[in-house]
Amino acid sequence: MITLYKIHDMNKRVEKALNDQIEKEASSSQFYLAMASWAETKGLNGTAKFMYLHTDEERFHMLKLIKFVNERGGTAIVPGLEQPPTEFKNLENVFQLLLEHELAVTESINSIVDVCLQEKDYTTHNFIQWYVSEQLEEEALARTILDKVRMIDSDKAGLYMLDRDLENSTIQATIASTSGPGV
Ligand code: OFO
Repeated sequence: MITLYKIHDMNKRVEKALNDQIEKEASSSQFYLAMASWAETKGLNGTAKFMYLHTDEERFHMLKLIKFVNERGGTAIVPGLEQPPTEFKNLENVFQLLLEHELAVTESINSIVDVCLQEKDYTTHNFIQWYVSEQLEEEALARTILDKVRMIDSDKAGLYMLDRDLENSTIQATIASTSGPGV
């Protein structure tokens, strides 16, 4: 009988950093799913659609990392997740939390870049650049929407229009274009 042994050739620190990131992307996906579900129950269908797309995008980010770790001779760990909140104060609160979350994810991606450089893992450094650019777009998008939410304040007509914009606008296209169909 032939036994196949996998050669473990991924740097341990890099592997740990990527596995931590897998957990963060999975948590992002759950968090935005909770926001999507909340928005749907409030009749904010455009926001719900935006968040459902976003949750898929985060799952794509997670899958891309899992494949990379395994293909590079590491072992990807599929994480257990905490339950996200079920209630949000209002739309401003939702997009404020989204922006804060994305800022934390950016920090985490930057720390992976540091680890790659310290460990001289230039292949992973190259791979992770995709996430660096992605974070730029995600932060910009979150800021734009938050600014709009703040501008309309509690004006009902403004809220209706923003929700409709979220359903139809280029915001959806931006998300769709950054989350490919496969990994
Ligand atoms: Fe994966 O970019 Fe948001 O979290």
